[in-house]
Amino acid sequence: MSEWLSPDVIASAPGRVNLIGEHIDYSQGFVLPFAISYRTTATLRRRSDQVIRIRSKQRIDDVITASITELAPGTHGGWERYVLGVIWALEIREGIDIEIDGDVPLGAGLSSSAALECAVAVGLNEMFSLGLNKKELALLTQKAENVYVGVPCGIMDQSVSLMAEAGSALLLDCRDLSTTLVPFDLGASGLELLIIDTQAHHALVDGEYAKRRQACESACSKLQISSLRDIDISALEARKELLNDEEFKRAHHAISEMARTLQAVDVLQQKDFASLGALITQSHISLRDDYEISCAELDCAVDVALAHGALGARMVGGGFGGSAIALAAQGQIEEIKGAIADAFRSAQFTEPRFFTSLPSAGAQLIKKLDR
Ligand code: GAF
Repeated sequence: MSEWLSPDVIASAPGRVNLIGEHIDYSQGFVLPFAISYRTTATLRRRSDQVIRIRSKQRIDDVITASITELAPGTHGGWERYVLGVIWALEIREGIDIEIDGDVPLGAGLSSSAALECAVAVGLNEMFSLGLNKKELALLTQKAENVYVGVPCGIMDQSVSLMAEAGSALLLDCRDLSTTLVPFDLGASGLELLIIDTQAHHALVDGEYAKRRQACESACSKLQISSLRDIDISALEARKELLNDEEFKRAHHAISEMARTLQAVDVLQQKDFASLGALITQSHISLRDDYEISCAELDCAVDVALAHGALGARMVGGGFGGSAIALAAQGQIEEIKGAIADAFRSAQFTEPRFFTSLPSAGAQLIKKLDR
């Protein structure tokens, strides 16, 4: 096993928090995520045969072995499918040893899977001199997750993990993957973004996510538009009778969230954090009432944060658990954490975990050795 210690390439990629623009990446909307400081590292080494060996630094004796010739979508397995899916999507034909390390909280809705996919993709791109740019890598890692793993995610998580830059949120236009960096320096204004992991189950793979996508697609087909990006709220209201109640509510969330995201960019550029907070809270209400993907733990975290002085709070990510965020004055954060922990205890919810992060750098090549 000592050969694991002489890598060809080391690459890392971060998890993400989405400031606003939730569940609209697959409707060709605008999203405003940033990379968090928690990262996944992939250490890669070429082999001279067709064997793939994968292990994580946390369980070093648990080596998963596969053959490069047998990679196929839909294969059962655990977390290694995210690695194998990227090898498959990048059409690698040679054996590789891959060791994974990292500190992105698992199951918290902070995109540990995109961090894993993107770290491996950046490493493979370098090791095999594939010459793929970040946009191509985002599309290929999304393909790995959609087709190989079978999770129908949009393009946001992989894009931000690859394209983010420290100190900024990333405005991503999910129609063409063009990006604009929006400076996001909360500390200079005495603010902090608290991440509350509710530790409630994240049900992205359980079908509810796919149902939301399908409702948006059927709304588009009845409205005869190619995506919900092509219509505004007043046009939706005017054509309400074409949709069933579910389609109308889902479309209402998506269209209003696209508008909120662009407003958030404006107020952020003006450092108007009170308005940013209000938009963040409106996003939560829309996700809770129109998109119906919140849950008791997320609503509790949001309500308690707002009751204890947060400027805004909302659930983030796929929904049905995972994390919420609260934008608050630095001096208010400890009180908010304590109040949420108390409320969770009273409601007999699992104890929440708290994180915070500055906007951090996207995927990076850490080391490439020439042999
Ligand atoms: C998950 C998906 F992977 C993203 O593509 C996005 O749709 C998000 O849920 C909701 O905004 O993280």
